[in-house]
Amino acid sequence: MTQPHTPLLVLSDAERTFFREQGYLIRKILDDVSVARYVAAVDEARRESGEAQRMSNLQFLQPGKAIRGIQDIICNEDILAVCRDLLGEGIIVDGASLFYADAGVDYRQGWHRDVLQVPDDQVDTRWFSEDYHYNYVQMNMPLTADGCLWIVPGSHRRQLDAQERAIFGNTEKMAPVEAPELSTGKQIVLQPGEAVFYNNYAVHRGWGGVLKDRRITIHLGFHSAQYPPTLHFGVLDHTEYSVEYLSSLAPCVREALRAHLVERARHPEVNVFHAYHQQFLKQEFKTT
Ligand SMILES: O=C(O)CCC(=O)C(=O)O
Repeated sequence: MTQPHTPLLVLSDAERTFFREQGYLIRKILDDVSVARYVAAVDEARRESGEAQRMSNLQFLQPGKAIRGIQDIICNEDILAVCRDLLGEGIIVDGASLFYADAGVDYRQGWHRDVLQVPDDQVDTRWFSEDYHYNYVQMNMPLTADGCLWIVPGSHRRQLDAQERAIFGNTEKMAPVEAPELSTGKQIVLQPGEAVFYNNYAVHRGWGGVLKDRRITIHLGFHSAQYPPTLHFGVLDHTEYSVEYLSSLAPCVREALRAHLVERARHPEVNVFHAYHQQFLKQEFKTT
């Protein structure tokens, strides 16, 4: 008989408070051996790809783009335990991309909140307040040292301040890439195997300038089935998960995608945002 799941807290109260207030949290997840295994899988998958001039965002759970050797990262128990502590029970994987660029690629995004997939007239500024129940967590876990993610700590639970408003103009979504610097922006520098869990309604950006080293970073998103979705949920293209594709996957990956399908069926209202999100990804990244 299956044992009922007993939730075990892996984060201290102080860590959960830090995440709630600052909007991010850094934890070591993978040891060196696991990092090396995933780097080898990426190298194997990219052998034929050649050099790209842009940061790639490879959606590695989709059939046409699958990178089989890294897919089981979505079953990593330490990642799932952190997500449970931050969001609640019933953790459902959503976004799953590999950020990849060789040294020399110039990578700069404007400061933004991840509401780019929501039409302007549906963005509710109450989402950016202490009272909003945020039900999504994004995670970047580099396999090479990575300083590309910048965040404005605490900005997820307040409206844009004067400095931010000056560069965002009349939108809540994104400032122009050439806008002046934000003095409150904090660079998140991670070593291989460390992960940052962050609230993607916080003002943040990807910004490496001309990369000195290659970037290989696993980027995941998670939602809890215990609560209604934040409108970022719906990044994975669930329509591509045929029975044939699912049966070709490792059992833990298959189960995670089945759970995703069940949750998407409960929340068809998020499907419209999937298409907008894909448009954003194509604008900001190379997606093949
Ligand atoms: O490159 C990064 O780490 C940040 C990416 C990002 O801001 C986003 O996907 O919304």
